[in-house]
Amino acid sequence: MKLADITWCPGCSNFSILASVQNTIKELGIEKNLAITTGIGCHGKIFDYLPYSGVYCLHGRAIPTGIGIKIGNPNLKVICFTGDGDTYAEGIGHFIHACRYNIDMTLIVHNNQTFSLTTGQPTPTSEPTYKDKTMLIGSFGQPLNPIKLALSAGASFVARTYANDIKHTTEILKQAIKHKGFSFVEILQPCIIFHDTRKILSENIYKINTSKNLDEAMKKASEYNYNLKGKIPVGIFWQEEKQTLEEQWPQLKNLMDKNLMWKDL
Ligand SMILES: Cc1ncc(C[n+]2csc(CCOP(=O)(O)OP(=O)(O)O)c2C)c(N)n1
Repeated sequence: MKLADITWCPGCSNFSILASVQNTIKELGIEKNLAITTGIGCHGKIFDYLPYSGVYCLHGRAIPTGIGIKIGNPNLKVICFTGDGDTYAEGIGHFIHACRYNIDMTLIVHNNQTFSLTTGQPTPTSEPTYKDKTMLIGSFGQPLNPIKLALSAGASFVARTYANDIKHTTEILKQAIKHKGFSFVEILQPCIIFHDTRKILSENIYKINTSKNLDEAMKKASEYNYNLKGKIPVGIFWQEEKQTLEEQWPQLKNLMDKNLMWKDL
């Protein structure tokens, strides 16, 4: 299959994320049973560089579209690729409800702490000192902490990685996709044009073990508030087994038990 020419900037950390995703899908052997959705932004271009079926969605709508695909065929693996602007601004409501529903799919957020494709405006996770042409005196308010938000909204798998650590990102993505339930992986990524965080991220990330309870996970998540200061924990913050949306929905459970599609009923 002929894929589109890559138009990311030379040296963009999206290349590392693409490599991690390719490794993950190959190692898990899920190529034939996969659907993807993407948001709009630099991250969303990954849709054109992967040979899988899916939907290149409207900005902020990769999650509800992924949910629709999963309800249409619960036997598929579904992976949603989004940006921090895409999910934490425009799509924030969908993020919270996907965590609550515990639908069995994976959300990967490429978090470069800026709206890159539209030339570097601040997003909800930009640090307060972040300045651009639209925010000359710096971004307002404290950054959102999506890890804490996902934990409190009920996500059953919550992790963070660093884009340029391909080995670690691949390992975490494999575990996220294998997890039964909603898995959220935030990948911290430098944008070398508008928000070059390479030095800060690579010098300050450290790996954590999965917490034994939610309080401990929250405490770990609170260690870093996206101000680009201090140590930055990466790894799986939280993982638990609980009923998925599909298991609670009799018709979907029936399709999964019999490995059927709606049209086969
Ligand atoms: C509904 C809608 N709102 C806004 C836009 C404009 N827009 C296109 S890309 C983009 C920025 C995307 O930023 P992010 O999701 O962080 O992705 P990145 O480019 O950083 O990967 C925006 C605001 C749009 N296309 N559609």
